[in-house]
Amino acid sequence: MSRLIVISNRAPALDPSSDAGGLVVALRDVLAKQNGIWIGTNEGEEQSIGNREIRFHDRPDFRVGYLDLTPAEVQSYYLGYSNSILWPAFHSRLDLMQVEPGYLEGHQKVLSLFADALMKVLQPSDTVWIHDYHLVPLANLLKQRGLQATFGFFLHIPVPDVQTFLSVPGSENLCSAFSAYDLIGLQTQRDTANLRLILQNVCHAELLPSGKMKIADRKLSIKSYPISIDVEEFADTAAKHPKPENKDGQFRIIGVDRLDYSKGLTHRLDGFRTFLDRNPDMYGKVNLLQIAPPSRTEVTAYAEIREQLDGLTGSINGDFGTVDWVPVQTIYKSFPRDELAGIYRHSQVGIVTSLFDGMNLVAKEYVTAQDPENPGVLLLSQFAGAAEQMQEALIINPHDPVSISDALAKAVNMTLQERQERHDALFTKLKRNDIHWWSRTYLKDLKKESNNLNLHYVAPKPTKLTALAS
Ligand code: GDG
Repeated sequence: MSRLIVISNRAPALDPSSDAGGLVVALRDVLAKQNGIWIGTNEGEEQSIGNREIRFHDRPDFRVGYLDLTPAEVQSYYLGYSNSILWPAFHSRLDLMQVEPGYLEGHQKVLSLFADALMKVLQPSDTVWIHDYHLVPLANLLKQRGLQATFGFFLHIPVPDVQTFLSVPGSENLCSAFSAYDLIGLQTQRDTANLRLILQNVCHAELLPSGKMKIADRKLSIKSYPISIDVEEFADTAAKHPKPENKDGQFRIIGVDRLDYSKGLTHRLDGFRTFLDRNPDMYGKVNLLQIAPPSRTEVTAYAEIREQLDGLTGSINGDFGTVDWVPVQTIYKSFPRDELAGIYRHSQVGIVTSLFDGMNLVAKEYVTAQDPENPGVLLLSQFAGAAEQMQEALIINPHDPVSISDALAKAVNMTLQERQERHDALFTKLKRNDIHWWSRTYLKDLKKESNNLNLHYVAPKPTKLTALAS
């Protein structure tokens, strides 16, 4: 049987009891069945980094491998090219893109190092599933080194439009690198359409009537596979936290997001302020609890977002708060996953205001955690990938504080029957397309692609673009 090799920027920890939801829960059973290995990078100590071979360890379910990187390599590959260039550009935030000389070369150097180390481990019969924006060029680098395996890719973040994509240093190579995969999985139809346009305009690919892309002499499939959570497990965890009576019409609005500018946290607070301005009857009765664990704090744009949030939280509390009412609580800490499930369940409204987001799992977690007898209401940004599947939420435009305010007013006044109907429709879909459906469906399709052999292919060198193809 072909081995399944998963490669992502970070590999899971050695101790399975620290698997907190997410990808690892989706993939550990499949990896266990397919003699699988999960390989990722790891920041090591400069002095103790040795011969650049992948260090392997056995978990009870699958093997993990770590490639140690020096702090300088992490700086250019991870904080630099990946998170100061690709992340903002793919989230359509060119204003936050920080291009430093050395980032692109540093990224290329780390990926070449990674490819060299992987060549000592991978076999032609392997199915290799590479994840996310940090690692797009990896399949092509492995093919250049002669590895003829099946290569799948899943992009967790959104795909921008062609012009924005072209602003990324190294964009033409990146486009070419996408074309080395057999199957590219994306979160949404929106992203599928955008990536097809990029391949057509930047790499001169042709869209075939079958929906496949033809590039040079090979075909590539691009399809959407909306990622999800382990719905059954999360619903059980949340149900262990009974919902208290909603005494005195108290409403808690919950937001849970990594502290990231793509999540629209400042827009959320602007919307909440407008809601308070327009609904004085809610004074003393409503509270916005924002959980925002910091991430990538070394990148300037991330430090700035915390300052902005502190300012807005302080001004709303200063303007509206009383001795016994604090309208907004912002907590920059990470909560244990089961506690989070309980907080969702105890909150009457869940709010997601992403300005651009691959999927947004918080939207799915909030709905899953609700008590079906007395469910809360989800406010969901139209720009989160989750909105493609979750139209029964209250869909909002995060750029318009009035849109947020109106939806909040609608949520706090919604009848039990309407809340139940919306929840029932959303939960039925979530149960059908959970995280196990996601990995099963993607891997089944990848297996089909592996039969259509695209082997021996190395992506062509990109030609310099003078203008976009029409
Ligand atoms: C990327 C894409 C895509 C947050 N605070 C705590 C905590 N979290 C957990 C949430 C949720 C996860 O982090 C965040 O997932 P998202 O999907 O919202 O966003 P990203 O981290 O940006 O993930 C995104 C995702 O990849 C998957 O493909 O959906 O679009 O950007 O699970 O619960 N978890 C715990 N404590 C916290 O305080 N335990």
